[in-house]
Amino acid sequence: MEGALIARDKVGIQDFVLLDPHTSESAFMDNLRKRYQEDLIYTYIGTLLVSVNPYKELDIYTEKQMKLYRGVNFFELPPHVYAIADNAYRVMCAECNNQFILISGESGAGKTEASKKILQYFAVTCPTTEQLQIVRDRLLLSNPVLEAFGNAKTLRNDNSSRFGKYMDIQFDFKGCAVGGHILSYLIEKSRVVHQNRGERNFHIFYQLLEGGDEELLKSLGLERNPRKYMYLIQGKCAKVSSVNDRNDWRIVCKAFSVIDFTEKDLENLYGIIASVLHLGNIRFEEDSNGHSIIRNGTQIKWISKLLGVHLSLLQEALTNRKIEARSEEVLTPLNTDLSGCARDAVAKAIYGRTFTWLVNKINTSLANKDPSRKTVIGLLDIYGFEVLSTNSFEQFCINYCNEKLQQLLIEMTLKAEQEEYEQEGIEWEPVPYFNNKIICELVEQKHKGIVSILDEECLRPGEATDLSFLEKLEEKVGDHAHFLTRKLADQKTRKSIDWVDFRLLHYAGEVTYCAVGFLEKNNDLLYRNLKEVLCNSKNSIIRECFLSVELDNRRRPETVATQFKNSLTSLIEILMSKEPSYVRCIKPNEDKEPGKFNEHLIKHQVKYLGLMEHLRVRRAGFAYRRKYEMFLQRYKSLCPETWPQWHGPAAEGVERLIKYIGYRPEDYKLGRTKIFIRFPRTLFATEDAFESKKYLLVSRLQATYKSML
Ligand code: AD9
Ligand code: MG
Repeated sequence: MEGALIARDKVGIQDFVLLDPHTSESAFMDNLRKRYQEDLIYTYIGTLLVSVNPYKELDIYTEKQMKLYRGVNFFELPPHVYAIADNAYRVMCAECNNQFILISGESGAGKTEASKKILQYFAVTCPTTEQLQIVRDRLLLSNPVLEAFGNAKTLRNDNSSRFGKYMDIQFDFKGCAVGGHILSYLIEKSRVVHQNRGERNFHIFYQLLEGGDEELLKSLGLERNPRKYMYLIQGKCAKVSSVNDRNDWRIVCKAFSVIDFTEKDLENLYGIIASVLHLGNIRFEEDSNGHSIIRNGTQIKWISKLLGVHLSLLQEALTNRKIEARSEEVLTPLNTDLSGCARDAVAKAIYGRTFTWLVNKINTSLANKDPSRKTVIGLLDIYGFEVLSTNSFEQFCINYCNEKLQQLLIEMTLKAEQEEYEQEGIEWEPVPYFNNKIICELVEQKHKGIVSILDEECLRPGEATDLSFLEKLEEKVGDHAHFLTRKLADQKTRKSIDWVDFRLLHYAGEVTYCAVGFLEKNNDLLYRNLKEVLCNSKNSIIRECFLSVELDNRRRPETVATQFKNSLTSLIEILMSKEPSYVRCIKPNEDKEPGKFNEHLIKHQVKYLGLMEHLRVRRAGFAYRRKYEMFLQRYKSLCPETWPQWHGPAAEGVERLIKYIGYRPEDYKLGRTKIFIRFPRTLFATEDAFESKKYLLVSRLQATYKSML
């Protein structure tokens, strides 16, 4: 508590709340720019952290820095992602409740880096025991494995997350990390078989080819040169200067050993990665009847060996489709195009399911064996909002997911906060904001939303096409303010838009989606005979991924979009039950360059992230609120009237307590059930007094409040 309550940086103001009360957007931008140019990438809006990607290594993530932030109140040090982590940790320990940290922002804004820094912070600063070291190592090393299999170079980001990740870190009552659990969301499987120009497949393929030793590659039938593989050459950029595949391979191998992968697991896993590459090189040609046959037997032999599947059955399954007519099974030959689709479907299916297997495997190794009471801090790092030159089903899902997170943020901050003031009888001038609920509903509403319309079309095999889906959209959601197609655009605005496209006006901007492939990707079907082959695999990972019960199950599986929608709904439920902290990441330029502050780009993000509205609510509102009972329970020792026991109503006890320690009237408001504290520093001063052995400091605390007058 000694010295300044609020640390000041050299430049700019470290909390936007402290800017001039009538802050304009341009003053906001000035502050952000000034700080960015001095490498001060973090700024608060109250307790929310705004982070601007520096695109260079900064000297602010050392162990020394971590220790500096340990146990120190928010505003006493310059803003940092460590302060957010530490605050969540301390509240969790003090109040025994669950926390989560939501990190959001568009692709390349720095979410994954922020989430890794938070995890490292916990690993370094939380108490641990010799026994628990392994948990700590596993938590840290789960990242490189998941990134190897789930991240890829895109045009937006050299290490773009192509899956969503929610990780719970579990703590025991002493505050030691005792376990963890990961939920993963919709990995972008289509990347396995196709990449846009300038993009790559998932890192693991290049890591294996670059880093694997000669013997390993030989045993997998692989050549070191990635350009030999069809699944790796479409983006025309096998090498990326910012990515060191060989080094990353070493880290991944180390991680495998710490996370308890057996020799056999690894042999199976490498066999799967190699099989995907071999699959990509299979070519088909037509026989005299126009039926597809495999051109060269080399690859399929390797696949049969590595996956432990029957060679001729695999061959048959890639060139024929098995149809069940009454009690008979009939084989229908495929043409070369359909064979190519079947091959790609197998590659996507085995990669996607292996990814899920990996997550489960990591979860087993992170599982907390001690059933005693525990609390968690959840970390959410999901693929950011993205707009590409061609946007497909994957971007539709990713951007829908970002809408949901934005909605959660609105619900939990702008909306909930303002409603709470009303409920608690606190005088309040409402702050208007854009609520994106309307866009979420456009996508997810039962029967009427885009996902339902897509699912309905998927139920009409043979009849429905991507274009009929588009027509249905026009018919059912054509008059929605956030939806547009060419036909509607011609009628309304004449904005240029292609026949196969539809356009959504997202909270973060307009995105044009190409409807081609929506039906197929949403169905995500694998021919039955291919499934049969995989169910009988001798590769135990594949066998675990393709269970034969799936063959017996005659019910139609849920579509991809519906599964995703449901998993997001349960994610939101998980998050709503926890206390939130927020990190909002901003991408400063499109060129991945340090020091470049693209005014236009950043202003757009400030706008759609709702930062100005957040600032207005924060400034006019209260940083902290606590139920009277909790507040009194924690701080009663600071006042002789409430210590050791207060027998009257909690609200009255709190009133006596804060009068005694000298809160000024403008620092707080008393609601129906809670005390509202305007500035965090008031609460921090109280907390410090409590921590530093109560009575002794009370007189100093009173003096501090006086000096603030
Ligand atoms: V995506 O939605 O997964 O495509 P993210 O996760 O938001 O995206 P990421 O964290 O991967 O972006 O950051 C992109 C790149 O910016 C990183 O690979 C780093 O090179 C760079 N970056 C981001 N944050 C920092 C940082 N705090 N310090 C240094 C950073 N570099
Ligand atoms: Mg990421």
